[in-house]
Amino acid sequence: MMENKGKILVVDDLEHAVRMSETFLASAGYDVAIARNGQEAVDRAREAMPDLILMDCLMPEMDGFEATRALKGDPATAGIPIVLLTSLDSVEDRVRGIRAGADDFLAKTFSQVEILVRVGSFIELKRLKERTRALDEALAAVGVGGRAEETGPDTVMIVQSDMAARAEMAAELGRQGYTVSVAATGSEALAGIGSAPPKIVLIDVRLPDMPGVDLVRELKKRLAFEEVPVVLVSRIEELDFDAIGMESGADEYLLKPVNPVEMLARVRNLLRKSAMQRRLRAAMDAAFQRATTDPMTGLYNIQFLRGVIDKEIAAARRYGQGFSLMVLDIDRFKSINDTLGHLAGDAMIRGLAGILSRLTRSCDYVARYGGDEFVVFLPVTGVQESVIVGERLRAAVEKTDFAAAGGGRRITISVGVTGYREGDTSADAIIKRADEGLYESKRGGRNRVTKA
Ligand code: GH3
Ligand code: MG
Repeated sequence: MMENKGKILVVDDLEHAVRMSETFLASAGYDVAIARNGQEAVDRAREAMPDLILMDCLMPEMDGFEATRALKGDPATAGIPIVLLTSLDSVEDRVRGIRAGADDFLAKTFSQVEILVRVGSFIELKRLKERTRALDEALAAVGVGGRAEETGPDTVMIVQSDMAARAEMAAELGRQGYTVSVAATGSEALAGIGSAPPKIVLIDVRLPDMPGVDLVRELKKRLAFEEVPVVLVSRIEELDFDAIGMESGADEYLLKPVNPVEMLARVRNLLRKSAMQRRLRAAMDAAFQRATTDPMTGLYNIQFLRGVIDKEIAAARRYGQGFSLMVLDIDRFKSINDTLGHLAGDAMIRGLAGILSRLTRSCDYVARYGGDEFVVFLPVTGVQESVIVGERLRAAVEKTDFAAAGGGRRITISVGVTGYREGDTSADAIIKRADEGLYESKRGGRNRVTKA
């Protein structure tokens, strides 16, 4: 069975049009519901809660505009995107549609590929919203709050060689409050982008120096453009649908001559989608951070490090490449807490975390084991070398005046070091061996490094 991609309500009074859309959308994996007029659309939408409504604007009784107004005026259905089917050249229909609250348009002569692009965009936006909300909720439940608000202006770049068309598009977008930059050629666009990419790019397929699709591909290769939507502007007969929706392709298209209402709808929807993508990414980063770090020091947590070590054990067994590990613990830390207080103690723990991070290599892993105890994992490092690293850490700590903890009070650490040995099968076994070295250091008078 085909995966259900989402539910679409098709609204049209013409039987053959309904049948065609139904067959086509169903074969593309969508669940299709049908309504024959505006009133039926409102009723069906309330009961079926589709992910998208595809509605003809011309219908007897309640037409598409009226139905759009009714749906957008009802809080229960206001969130469902509505794409209106309009005649190809009717600017008036689109203006009325936008006023009624429609989200986007399809010219009635649409091809199946066009419909897939437009429908796919909205369904993807809905999925993004759901995933973002789920992640936000999960994070809020564990106390990682606050969505990152969008910053900076909505900047649009227009790449168009026809000066009149370019000026018209720029003026329209400018009136809506967008910050607009323009380029007449592909190379001008690439040069003008610099380090700060715009939030969306509109590219004419016909550029004097390169095909528009080549510019799309060039932009999509750049990391900074990963989440920047690109719209191909083209005459219907020149539209290359193969250039849309692919990994290196454009995100949407806009037909020429450009209808300003349609352009604004497309720009607004794509900006919403990319903002949602950025939010989802931020939420995922926060989730990863939360799962892997110790909140007090910002070091890795021990659960994460165990996972890393277990993988390294597997690699060591297969490739024979060793590693080593040290466990270290602050000496007589209870007395620090007792004399300076817990807050000063916390500041020392954070200060020590900083020293450990600074004095190890970027490929080493420093984790807080808990309390005043830390683990440093050194990939591809023999135990002799790690003893030297441990000694360096010990000496650095001894010399440090922890200003953040009030100053004047020094601490020392005891260290246990061990290396991977054949037969080691778990992170815990290796940590335990290093712990024995640590215990020896404590017993031997503290402030020292012992190999185990
Ligand atoms: P030893 O030299 O044997 O390690 O002596 P110690 O006093 O450091 O003893 P131990 O390591 O067993 O105890 C660690 C102490 O660290 C216990 C607790 O009071 C303190 N501690 C643990 N976690 C924290 C923390 O997050 N903040 C502060 N301020 N103190 C902590
Ligand atoms: Mg201690």
